Amino acid sequence: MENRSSRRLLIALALAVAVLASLLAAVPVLADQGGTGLQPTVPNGDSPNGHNIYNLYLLISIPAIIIFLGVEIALVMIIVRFRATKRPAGFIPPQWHGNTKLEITWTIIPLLILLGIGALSFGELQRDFTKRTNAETQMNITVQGFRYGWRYQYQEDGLNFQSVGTTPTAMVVPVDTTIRIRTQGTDVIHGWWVPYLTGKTDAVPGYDNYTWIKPTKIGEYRGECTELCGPGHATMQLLVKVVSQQDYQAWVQQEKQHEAAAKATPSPSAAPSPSPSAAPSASPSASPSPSPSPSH
Ligand SMILES: [Cu+2]
Repeated sequence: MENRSSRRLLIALALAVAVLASLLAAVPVLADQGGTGLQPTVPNGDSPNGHNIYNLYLLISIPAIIIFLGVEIALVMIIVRFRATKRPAGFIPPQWHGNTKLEITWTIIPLLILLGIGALSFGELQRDFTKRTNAETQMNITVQGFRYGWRYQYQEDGLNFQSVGTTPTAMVVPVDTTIRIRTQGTDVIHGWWVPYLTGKTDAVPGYDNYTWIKPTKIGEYRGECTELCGPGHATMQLLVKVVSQQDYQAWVQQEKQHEAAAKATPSPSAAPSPSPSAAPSASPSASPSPSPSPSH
C-alpha cells in the first residue's frame, strides 16, 4: 500500500518535470518564429562568433540541466521514501559523520567543472572581443553610441552616417566578409548587441572596444542598445543588413551619391555649419576622426 502510493507520487512528479522540460524546450522555437527576441537561450548566430557563443551555452547548460534534474529527482525520492510518518514512532536514523574521501571528491569535482567553464568562457571572450589582426580583417567599421542613436563610420569605403529612432537606419555589410567592429561611446556607456551575429559589446567613452562579425547568411538582423543609458535607451534600436558583394558595392555608390548631393545643396534639415556654438551634443558627426585613441 505504502509503496504503491509513493510510486504514484513519484510518477506524478516525473510527469510534471517532463511536461515542464518540454514546454521550456518549445519556447525558443516559438520565439524564433515570432522573431520577438524573447527566448531563454542565446540564438544560434549566423556569424562564427555568435555560433561559438551558442555552442558554449549548450555545452554548459545541458550538463547543468541534467545535474540539476538529477539532484532534484534524488531529493524528492528521498523525501518521499524516508518520510517521518512512515517510520516507527521515535525512530532515529543511523548517526554517522565524516568521510574524508567522499568530501574531497565532492569538492574537487565541482572545482574542476568551474575551472573548465571559466577556461572555456575566457577563450570565447578572447576570440570574440579582442581586436582582430589586420591580416584577419577585410573591413573596418567604427560604431559610436550616443544618446540616443548610433553613428557608423566605414573606414575603407569612407561612409559616415547615423541611425536614430525606433526604425533604425541599417548598417549594411557584405556577406562572408570579416568585419572588425570598433565600438565607442561619445557620452555615456552604451552596448552594441545584435544577438544573431555576436555578443554584447560595450561602447565606452574614451575607450575602444572591439568585436567582429563574419556574416554567413544574407538577411536582416535586429539588435538594440544593451546598457541602460538614459530615458531614450529603448529607442536605440539596431539593424544590420547583410547583402551580397554586388549589392554592397551598389549600396556604397548610392550612399556616396546621397552624401555628395546633401553637400551640394544644403537642405534646412542638414546641420547648419556657420554657427559653431549651436552644435547639438547628440551629433558627434563634426570631426572626421573622433577617436581619442590610436587608430587601427
Ligand atoms: Cu544606449
